[in-house]
Amino acid sequence: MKLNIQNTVLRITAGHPSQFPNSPLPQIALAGRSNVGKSSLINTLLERKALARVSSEPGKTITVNFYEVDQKLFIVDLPGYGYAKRSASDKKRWSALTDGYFTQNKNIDKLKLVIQLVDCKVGPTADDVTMLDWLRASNLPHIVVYTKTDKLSKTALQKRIEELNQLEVLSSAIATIPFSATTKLGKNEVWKEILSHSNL
Ligand SMILES: Nc1nc2c(ncn2[C@@H]2O[C@H](COP(=O)(O)OP(=O)(O)OP(=O)(O)O)[C@@H](O)[C@H]2O)c(=O)[nH]1
Ligand SMILES: [Mg+2]
Repeated sequence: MKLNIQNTVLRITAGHPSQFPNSPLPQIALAGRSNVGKSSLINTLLERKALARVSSEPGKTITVNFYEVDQKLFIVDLPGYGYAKRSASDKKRWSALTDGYFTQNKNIDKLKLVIQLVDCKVGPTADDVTMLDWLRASNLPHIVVYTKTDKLSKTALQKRIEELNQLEVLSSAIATIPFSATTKLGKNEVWKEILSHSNL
């Protein structure tokens, strides 16, 4: 099925699990630490400059954003973790909301794929590993996207990807996809995974 990606709206900005949509549409969720490039990935996939707000101040907004694509699919932007300057009460809100998405979500069966973003230069942080271990233990289908690949030269990148792919916590994902919002590397591969897992 062909998706008209121009027909995308930010349908719901949920600050509380009670606001998650009660809808039959498949959901694809993006997880990753603050600043890893989740919003930039969404803008790249949907060919929009500023549909998802790219933060100059990371971790500011703590909401789960549901982008409805052509009335057929939700791309779900989860709030980033690991933002050091976040206050204790904001951390609590973050956990309640993100845990809520996975554990108190009546429509969890609509979640078809988690896209876990890992910065290709930084590599997996302790929080990334926790998340990936949890995804695996929960049997949630997930792929790993290595972000900001444009920051490395071609040869350095190739070496880095080989290194990352040696790590079991990453290579055990359904796929690992090098990506850049700047060069659009990996855009088509990410779409392919989204569409096949959503049965679209
Ligand atoms: N060079 C480069 N910079 C990128 C890329 N993707 C994102 N960035 C930059 O990284 C910063 C964070 O990007 P965001 O897309 O806002 O990251 P996020 O994961 O949505 O962050 P939070 O919403 O705070 O969780 C911004 O300054 C982006 O311009 C990329 O592919 N290449
Ligand atoms: Mg963001």
